[in-house]
Amino acid sequence: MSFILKLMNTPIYMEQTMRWFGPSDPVSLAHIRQAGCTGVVTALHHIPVGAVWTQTEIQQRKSEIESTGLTWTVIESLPVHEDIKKRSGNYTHYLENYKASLRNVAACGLKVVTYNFMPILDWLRTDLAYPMPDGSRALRFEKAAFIAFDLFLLKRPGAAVDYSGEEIQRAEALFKKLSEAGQETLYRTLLMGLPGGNVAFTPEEMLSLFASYAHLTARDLKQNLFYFLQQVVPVAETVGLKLAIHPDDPPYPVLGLPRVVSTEQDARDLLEAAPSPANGLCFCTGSYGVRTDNDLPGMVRRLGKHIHFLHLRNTTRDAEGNFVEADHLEGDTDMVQVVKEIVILMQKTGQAIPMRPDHGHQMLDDLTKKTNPGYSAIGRLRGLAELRGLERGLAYSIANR
Ligand code: CS2
Ligand code: MN
Repeated sequence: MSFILKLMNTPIYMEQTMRWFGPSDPVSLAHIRQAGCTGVVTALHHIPVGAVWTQTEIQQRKSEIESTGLTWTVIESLPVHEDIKKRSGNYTHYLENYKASLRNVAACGLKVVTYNFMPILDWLRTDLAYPMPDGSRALRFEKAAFIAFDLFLLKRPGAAVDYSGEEIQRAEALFKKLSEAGQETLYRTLLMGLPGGNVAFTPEEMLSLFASYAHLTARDLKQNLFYFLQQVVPVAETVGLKLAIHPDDPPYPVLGLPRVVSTEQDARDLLEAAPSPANGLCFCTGSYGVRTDNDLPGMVRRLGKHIHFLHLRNTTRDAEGNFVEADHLEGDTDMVQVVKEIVILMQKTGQAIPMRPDHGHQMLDDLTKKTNPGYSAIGRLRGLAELRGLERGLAYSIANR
């Protein structure tokens, strides 16, 4: 076999990472390395949203990670200040700070910056320890519980028009059965998606935050995202960084707040708004996969060259709008087809895309430990190992066909 042919047959594998929440994470860097990862994905969680990440702080965290034999090339997340999302208040100041952070991050040798553009709340779940048939515990979104939160705990004015009569009845029935402790748990669970998992907000405080978005339509939010991209993408391109926007989770408007990164069309729109190799996606199969109208393998085929980071995770959804986080190779997303498209893509581009198993079940010894919801070690290790095996098998068969 010629040298060239041999080269062509050398598979390129995804760069395997796990998320690490920093020194306070109950999962250590050493354990992440033992899971087979070459790197971690992390952020400077102690820096307030909107403040500049200095080179000193970035370098310090990077050295700490590298001293354990791991790399840090992907940031998740460099959060976008609410003023930028609303394009009001001090947004020009926060935009300049964002650009400064990007320059600093690049100067320290990092490559990919993940962010999202969801107003106020990030991911939303109603249950952080839903018992699975095998005794492990999963994150779950139950529509009726979510509506009960909106109508009876948050008491958002005008919320009822967002739901059907049948949905409201189901929410009422569920709420009636909840003890006071159950109500408290539901409230705190829904607020976990606030940046930093800040669950101390009262319903009144939440409603006043929401009110600041009252005038903003989905169209406005999209325009603000495009403006943000037109400002920061040229900077990222100049310093050699790749931006990766995380989709909405769940992928539709919630609690009266618009969401604009939920579908393939949304992804196309934001890529077209600032065309550049620096403008790209964090392809989160768990988030996009909750919608039946998102064709995930097709999205990899069509948008592949814009995918800068992969979150691989699966969900099982039902007709009522509930979903539970499934094992990585189970659930409604055909993970075999998704990974196959990724393997083909990487062979074509010659570029390894960083990935992480996005969440895992709490299982085995982790069931008795205090863990970050979705981020216990063993469940993610299971997901990663299954995905790694799947990728190896697919890459081998594709290279040798
Ligand atoms: C993550 C998101 O834990 C998760 O669900 O996928 O929180 C993600 O880190 C952010 O949306 C990215 O900005
Ligand atoms: Mn994700």
